[in-house]
Amino acid sequence: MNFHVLTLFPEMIAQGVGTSITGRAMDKGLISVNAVNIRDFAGNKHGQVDDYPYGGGAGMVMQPGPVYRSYESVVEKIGYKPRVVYMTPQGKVFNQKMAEEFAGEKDLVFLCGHYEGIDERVLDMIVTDHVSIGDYVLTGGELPSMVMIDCISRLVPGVLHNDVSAEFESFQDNLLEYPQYTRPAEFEGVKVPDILLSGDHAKVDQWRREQSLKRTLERRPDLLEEAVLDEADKKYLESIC
Ligand code: 6GU
Repeated sequence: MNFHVLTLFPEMIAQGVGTSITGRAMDKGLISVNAVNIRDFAGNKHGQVDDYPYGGGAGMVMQPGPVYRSYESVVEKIGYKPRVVYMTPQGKVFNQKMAEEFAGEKDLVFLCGHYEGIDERVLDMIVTDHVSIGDYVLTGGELPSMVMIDCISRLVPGVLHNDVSAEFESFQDNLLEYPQYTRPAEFEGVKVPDILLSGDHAKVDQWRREQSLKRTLERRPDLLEEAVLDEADKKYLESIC
């Protein structure tokens, strides 16, 4: 999968995704990240890409020309018009389901705004999706685009080396993950739950399922509305309510 990021801070993107699991996925050729510097398309020798807002008001607005030309450079490179995600707190809030949908694309373009925003005309021309990563305001779209790249990349086959695919992880069915333990079996006087040392896989599975249910009820009860629960799950939840 190929990610293209239209940004005024390409070095931020390269640094952010070039490390750890996404960095390894890039080395393996499973994903690519093409950070396109909008300033390279300024069209003037000063490299100016923003100007005062018509109608007045605080701050600066990114001009349409440089953004449009940076987008066209990507279209030319890949030979078709891809989905373009504009990172904005005014967008639909990103979640795992959206990540799965985006993971089906061959190329995905992220447009990162700065200052007071981007001239509306170019947004109308190229943007297919407006996406936010949550209800708070950031200084620009770079961190949000990296959040999305990280989340989508781990759904690309081969990126996670687990034998169990990311598809089957707990969040998928709207339950939080059960707690994990490793050696030592006793730490500062606190023991690992006995059941995990029992070797009884059915019992371990049942314990983990119950821990997931308990944790979701305590921390994210809103998720339970969408969770797929069988009779045993419901009985367990009733027993701890
Ligand atoms: Cl996508 N962009 C900015 N600038 N701020 C945000 C955001 C995006 N999502 C939440 N806050």
